[in-house]
Amino acid sequence: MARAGRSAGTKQGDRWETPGRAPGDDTLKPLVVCRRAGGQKTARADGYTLVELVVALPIMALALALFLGATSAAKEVRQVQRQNTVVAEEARIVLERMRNEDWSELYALYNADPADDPEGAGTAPGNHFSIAGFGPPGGVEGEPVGEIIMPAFSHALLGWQLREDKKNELLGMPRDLTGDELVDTYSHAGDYTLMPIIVRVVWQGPCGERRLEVQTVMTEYQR
Ligand SMILES: [Ca+2]
Ligand SMILES: [Ca+2]
Repeated sequence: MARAGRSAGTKQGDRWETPGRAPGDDTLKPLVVCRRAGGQKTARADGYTLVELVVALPIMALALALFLGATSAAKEVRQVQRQNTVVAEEARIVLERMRNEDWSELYALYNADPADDPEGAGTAPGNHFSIAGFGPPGGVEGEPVGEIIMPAFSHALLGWQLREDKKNELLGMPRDLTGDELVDTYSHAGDYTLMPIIVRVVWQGPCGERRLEVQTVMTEYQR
């Protein structure tokens, strides 16, 4: 019995054939299901038109670029945040180490002059330090990125001096470093009671130079 809507054909196995086709004829062509009444194919039947592709491809490329850009930016933000955390912790450790030093040796241990190191020339930590996994801008990983800054002044004849009178706005200088309420022109490497300190870290971040500074003032009696 012929089914409704298919009265013009008969079922052969799992195929439908048109009337008049000889039984057993295997030359059956695939049915075209998306033809208009006039026999013309619709655009959707064979995919996208050229106009649709011209419009869609740039939009898809833009969406992909935005997605990749957002992913890359999020990765950089995470890396910057991680580096900031590491650097801040390293700066805190350096300051903590300085607080635990003998007060009378603090300046000699962390200044730029190796000649006055308490245990012999070149034995002190000095005024630079490295952080594992970090490098300076334009440098390589492992090179020093940290600097300890104190009111030190290099005199042409007298060498490094700890001076009250030299201007340094970041350190709040000039100022009295000995507690006598006087600012003089002598070196106070041996009798300071107050020490302004800046720990500065400058490193190569994922998207350029990064910088962190910690400022503090240590005193002989408040450490
Ligand atoms: Ca030194
Ligand atoms: Ca003084």
